[in-house]
Amino acid sequence: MNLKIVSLAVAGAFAIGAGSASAQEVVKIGHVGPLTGGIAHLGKDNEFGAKMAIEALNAKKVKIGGKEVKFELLSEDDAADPKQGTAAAQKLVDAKVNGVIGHLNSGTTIPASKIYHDAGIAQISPSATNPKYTQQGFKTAFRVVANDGQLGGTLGRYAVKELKGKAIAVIDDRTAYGQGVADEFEKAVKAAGGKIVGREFTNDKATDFNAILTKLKGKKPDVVFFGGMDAVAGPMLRQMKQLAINAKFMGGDGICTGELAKLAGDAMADGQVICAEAGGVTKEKAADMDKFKADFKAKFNTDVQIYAPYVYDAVNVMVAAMVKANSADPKKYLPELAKINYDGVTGKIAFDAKGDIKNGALTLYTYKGGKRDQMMVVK
Ligand code: ABU
Repeated sequence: MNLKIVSLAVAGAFAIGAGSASAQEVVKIGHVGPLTGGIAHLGKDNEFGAKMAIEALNAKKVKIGGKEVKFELLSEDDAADPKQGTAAAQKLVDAKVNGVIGHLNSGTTIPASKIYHDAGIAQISPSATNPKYTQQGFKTAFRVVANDGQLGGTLGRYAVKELKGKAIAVIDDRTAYGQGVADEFEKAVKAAGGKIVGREFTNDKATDFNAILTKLKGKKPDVVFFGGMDAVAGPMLRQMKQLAINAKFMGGDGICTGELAKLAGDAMADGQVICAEAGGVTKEKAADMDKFKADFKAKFNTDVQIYAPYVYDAVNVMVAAMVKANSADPKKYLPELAKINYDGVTGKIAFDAKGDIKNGALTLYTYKGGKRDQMMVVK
């Protein structure tokens, strides 16, 4: 372990313009997500996406600055906790990474982004959707997915116009993501002429929702929206069934995972859940995505949960900018990253002036027979 740290430190020094010729071969990519805790399955999904990209890049023998480089992944666990998120960010800065893919959660990505910004290190989040992340004026911050304005807005309109919801209840987990997407959903419901009959909150580690669900049951909701993650949504669906709340259940990308069906068990009826992934794979990209998913399964013996392909693309986008700049020094490749035009497995990736993906799409899903079932891609 010590040997590895020493060699990485030398490599990092060279990557920004010093060191020996042999050290030049290493480019360090940081990755951060929750690898422990209730949503560790999503953190692993992201980490596997990064590993797949790094292995493919190393197999291609990419050249930067006229030399073949070796990419190394430095993966950190933030447990979806803002404090652990900033500690992980500082650790990666101290290790002199050349760029960071992460974090997974908005609640960790936003505070960590100041640390990367102050260190001049490029950061691409593959999954954090709170708009604030790219509204801070940091030229180091990018995201390859749509944001909560798009997620909550689309789902709110869908609840009123397509589901014809008449009594809509909203719950959130008080995280930067959960509260933000729920606020956007509520705004869109009201703008579409819908009625919010109740708003409750829980937290991202809660397992007992009886008090808030009983309160909402009295309002006879036909749609319940949850702003939060699948680890909380699954038990919430179980308790809705126990309380005989027969409502559609909606949520953003945090619940829109392969794991949700398992977490909800037999409490989830076919077509009951409607959620949105903050990216949209169009027909012409379907074959590439199918291949990615098959390769992922063969390699890791597990299915993609949600954002692994976006992580894969984020790593490749960062490296494409390094190749264009002919340098792994963030100061040199950041201008190339800002104007990148990359054709990835998830679609075209280019960034607007804030660092958000241009023309971000969403994919609406429901669940049938315990599996995610794609309904439509919305631009
Ligand atoms: N976008 C859903 C999960 C990650 C987050 O934004 O917190």
